[in-house]
Amino acid sequence: MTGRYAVLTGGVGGAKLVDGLYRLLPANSLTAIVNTGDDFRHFGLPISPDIDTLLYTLSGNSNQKLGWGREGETWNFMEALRSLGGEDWFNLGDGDLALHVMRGIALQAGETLSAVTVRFAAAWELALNIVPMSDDVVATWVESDEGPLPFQRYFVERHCQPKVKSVSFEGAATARPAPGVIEAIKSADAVLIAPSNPWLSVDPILAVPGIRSALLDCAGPVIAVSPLVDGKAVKGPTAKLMGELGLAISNDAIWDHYADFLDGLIVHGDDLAPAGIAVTRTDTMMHSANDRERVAGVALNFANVLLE
Ligand code: FO1
Repeated sequence: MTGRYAVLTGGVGGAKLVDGLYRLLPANSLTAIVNTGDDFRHFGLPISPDIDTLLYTLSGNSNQKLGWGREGETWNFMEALRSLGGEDWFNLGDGDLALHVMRGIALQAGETLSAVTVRFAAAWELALNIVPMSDDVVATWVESDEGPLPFQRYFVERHCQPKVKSVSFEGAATARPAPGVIEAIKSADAVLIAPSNPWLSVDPILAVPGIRSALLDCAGPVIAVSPLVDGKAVKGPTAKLMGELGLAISNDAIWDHYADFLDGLIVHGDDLAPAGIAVTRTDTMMHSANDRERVAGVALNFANVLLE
């Protein structure tokens, strides 16, 4: 497989597809454009969960059990914090802290989030471009039956229990795409939308001015991997959220969500798919490295078919 590819991603499901693509493609031919709407400051430190999940996953350091953070993590910081009566709803492992501290120092010194991400990826010898959607601060907010909640309060502290009425992205209207984002989309032989939550993980990326229009203009096909499996979400709140937003929990709704720029949809197994569109089927569950490569391979082959 040769060429240049871009993938829009957020969360664990997204990182698994990026890992599969990274394993299959030649070095430096993949750009991962990452959601930063989940980013926030905690104890004064800048946390970028989706960037870090990707860094840990691709470098083989991800905590498989938790689905976030590092493997072999220790929690001395959290224990010390608890002993002092500190807030402990969001867990920062001792090793994970190193990233946040270093990122904090870099941002404080005037470095951009994209520049510090390049340095982290290089330190772990990752041969792909990991690019935040924007270097400007964009924050996802959930309007819920408990009032407005910043994303991590909704997701981690409240375990996605509040009912969501709408989702918004503070700062998105004036945010600029990070350097390389638009170029990566426009020059790609194909752009993939990972099986990330369309409303919480992909929409923040699409809310950055210029990114949606780049997807509409790009020469290659745009292909999404549906996050639904047997009409449910693999992990996380996608299905619950779709219901709360008044949507059918179906691949028709996933297609409709991306319809203006999407050329093809990959759905799981025999799951129902909208009629009259380009669909490919595979087992989209990515338990193992082989699964990740298989799903990535199906996506790349599908892109080739759509290019013909
Ligand atoms: N998710 C949790 O469910 N609980 C946590 O305590 C937690 C801590 C955490 C620390 C660093 C990091 O990069 C991610 C962390 N996550 C945690 C995951 C993260 O908040 C979400 O999975 C993503 O934002 C959704 O994609």
